[in-house]
Amino acid sequence: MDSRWDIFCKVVDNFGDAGVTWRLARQLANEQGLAVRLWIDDLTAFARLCPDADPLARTQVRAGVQVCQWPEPWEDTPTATVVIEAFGCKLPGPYQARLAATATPALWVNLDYLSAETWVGGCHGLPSLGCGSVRKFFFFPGFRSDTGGLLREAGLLERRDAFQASRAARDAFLRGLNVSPAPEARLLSLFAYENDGLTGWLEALAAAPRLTHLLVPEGRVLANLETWAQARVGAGDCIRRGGLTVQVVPFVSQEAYDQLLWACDFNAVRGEDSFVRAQWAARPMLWHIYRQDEYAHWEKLEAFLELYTEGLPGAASEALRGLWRSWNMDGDMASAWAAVEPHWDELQSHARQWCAGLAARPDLATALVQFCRNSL
Ligand code: TRH
Repeated sequence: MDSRWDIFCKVVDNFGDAGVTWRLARQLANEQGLAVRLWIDDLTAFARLCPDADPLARTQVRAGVQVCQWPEPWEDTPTATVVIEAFGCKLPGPYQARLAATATPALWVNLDYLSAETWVGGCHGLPSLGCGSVRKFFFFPGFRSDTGGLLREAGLLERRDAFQASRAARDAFLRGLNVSPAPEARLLSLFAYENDGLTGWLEALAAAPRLTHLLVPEGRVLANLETWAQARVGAGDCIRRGGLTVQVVPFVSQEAYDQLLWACDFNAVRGEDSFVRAQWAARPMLWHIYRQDEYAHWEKLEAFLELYTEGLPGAASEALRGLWRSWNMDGDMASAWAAVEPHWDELQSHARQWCAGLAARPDLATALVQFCRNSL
């Protein structure tokens, strides 16, 4: 198979669009030996994830990937053999026309959103009609064996295991962020959109019998943190109430964010990429799903909970479902968190089992390359 791949990414909001495509691009280049160009329309978002990137460069090579500013209007360039359109971002018209005109067969793959819903398996790998001579397919990430799987770099879980087994590695990482929790405190992280439920959750944590140290990377949820703290907050600030310490930390690189998740005992995460990384951290988590019109996100949330809580004893499962529903539906986070507390150990071991089950499946980049080889 010709090894030239183009990935197209439009940043709709926040960091997930850039986060997913940047992670995929690196894997295709470094693990699959492919020549990858990543076209992104917003390099500022990209540079937050990859701090050594130049947000103003038209093109730059980072981690073996040629990262290009998606020019507007489009500038003519040779097409690739495999073209990935991430999250329906729409390829530039002239690029599509050139793709249709090439003599060598090319594949156009629509990399879709992640969902645990059962319909996904029926749509994964389906061809899309009406694209002229170019063959176009839908490729769905997912948790079930009839989907394209999840992004997982080679050696990721071994690196996680080594990190989690070493108190020194964890402490050194945290020191780098100026974080030194009390030895008996549990460590939590919080990455979310604005969420009014935060106040109730923080109050429950402050009143809990165990000490808690909560790390909050800079981002949109700081608005709610400020309401609770009744003060402006920024990276480096610490707020203490009862048994709770909340510490704002800088937004870090993708690699460092993985370590942050590995270091914590519980992670509240966001969109698509951090949600998956929290699962690879093998620690219990809380997902702040992207809200969609007509509550379409609700079915997505329930589908994941259904799958995730399989095998989790009834009371723990109910408590976890209650917490996720409250976080995503403006419920009472204080009582939802209180209901989860007695199941802490069960939830810890369940997260490890869940992660091991997912890890037994092929990773998305490997599955995608195999799919394209079979289709070309
Ligand atoms: O950015 P997100 O909130 O979600 C996005 C958007 O909703 C987008 O429109 C949607 O299409 C996309 O999801 C799939 O959350 P997500 O997906 O978790 O992406 C965040 C990225 O930021 C992820 O790659 C992890 C990274 N990150 C860091 O690198 N450092 C950090 O400190 C933090 C908090 C996150």
